Amino acid sequence: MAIILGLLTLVLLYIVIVQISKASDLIKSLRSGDEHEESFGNGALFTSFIGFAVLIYSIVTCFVYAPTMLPKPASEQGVWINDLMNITIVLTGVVFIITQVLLFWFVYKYHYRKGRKAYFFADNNKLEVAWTVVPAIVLTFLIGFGIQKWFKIFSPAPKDAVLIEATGKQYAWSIRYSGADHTLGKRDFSLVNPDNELGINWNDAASHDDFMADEIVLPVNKPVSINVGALDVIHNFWLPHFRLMMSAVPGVPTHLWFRPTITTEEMKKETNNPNFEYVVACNKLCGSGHYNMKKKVRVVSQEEYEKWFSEQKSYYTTVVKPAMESGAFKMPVSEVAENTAAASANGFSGKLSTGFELVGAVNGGVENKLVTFIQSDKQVAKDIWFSFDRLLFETGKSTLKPSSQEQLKNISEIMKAFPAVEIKLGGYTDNVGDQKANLKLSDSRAKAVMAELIKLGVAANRIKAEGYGDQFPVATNETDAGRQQNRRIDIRVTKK
Ligand SMILES: [Cu+2]
Repeated sequence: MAIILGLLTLVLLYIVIVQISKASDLIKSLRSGDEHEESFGNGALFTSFIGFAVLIYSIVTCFVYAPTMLPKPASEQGVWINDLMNITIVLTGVVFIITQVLLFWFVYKYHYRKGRKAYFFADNNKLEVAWTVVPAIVLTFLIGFGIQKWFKIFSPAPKDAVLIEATGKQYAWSIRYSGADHTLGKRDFSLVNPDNELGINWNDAASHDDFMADEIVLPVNKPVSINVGALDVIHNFWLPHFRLMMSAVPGVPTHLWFRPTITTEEMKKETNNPNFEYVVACNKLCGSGHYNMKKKVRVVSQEEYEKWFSEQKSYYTTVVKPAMESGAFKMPVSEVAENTAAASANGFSGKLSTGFELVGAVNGGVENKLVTFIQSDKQVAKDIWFSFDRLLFETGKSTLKPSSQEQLKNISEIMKAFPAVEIKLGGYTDNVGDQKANLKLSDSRAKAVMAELIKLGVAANRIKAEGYGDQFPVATNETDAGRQQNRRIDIRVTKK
């Protein structure tokens, strides 16, 4: 059939080319003033022939390629959407066929004949009203029908819906099921790290029975509620067989729910294809690996679903908890949002061996760097310095602002937890102003920090302090941000 259609295309193309050359001949003869009534008749006949041929060709291809289209919709919502599409296509299709037939028939019927004069009318109000009102009524009907379904589709999901979370990233979907408690564990973007890509708050008990699934398994005739999201770029959660899709936008949670009505097994029979599988795919060109974002969806009977569900292992008990116990993965000590205790993976819990919990220390902060260095087998070296990140001095003075106390207390506690450690503090300024004054200021600031640490209980013989003025900048002095980085107190371990 495809070959016949291909040949038909070539024939039509040939006719079009012939017609165009004929038309240009006609124009030439018109210009020369000759009157060839017969050639007008032939031209009109050919034009309408092409019009009808294209129309028939379009209709035939619709039927020929129909089997390559999607099988019947496999969800309740899909049936509505399919019906809407069909009604729209039938209505517009009928209008299309009628206008197409008239257009090309009239080309022939009213072609130029000698002595026949065209009828002229400026306007016709009745006609104007008719072709405004009739399409308006039809469109209102179509839109009304569509809106009614739209509200149904975007209504809240039924309470007993299977709750799933689908998160897109380049280039895969993470599928999380809510587990037996029917609640998905909370997520927080501040918890995202390589060990916890979704930023799940494992301190939230609701997360403990959540499980990650390789394929989406759904019970037939039960509502399914899907929370959609993305980690990097815009993706699209597309279920072609269910006629549904939902954008997956980073930072904007979206949602859809539906009720699958045909199991995979039934669809295999329906399509006569023993290998048939439902899929979820990404419907946004999200990058070079876009084609990879495909996952199997399996619709099964309620019993099969329950069996599968009972076999799934909680991600928390099988992966997270053992990792926490072995120390490979750590969660914040208290509630994340409060940000009281130090949060981090990489083994930095913020809790010292003395039982002291570092306050406000973050992963990558000076406390984290210092503890990591002390615990590592790295040798002390003259060039390994860590910058305080929460010390503030009054402008131009060596007086510490009260907000610096939190970090100073943390450092003093670290010194107590590691009694063998000795440190040196270095004071630095930017290159603005007098060099001598800068040197003096940096020196008095380093000594102020030392005095503070001694006050907090660290033995004086374990700390040294020295000012270096504008030497050893860590950033450019050309910008405000750079100068700000250069005005700092650094800490170096001299013995451990
Ligand atoms: Cu994608």
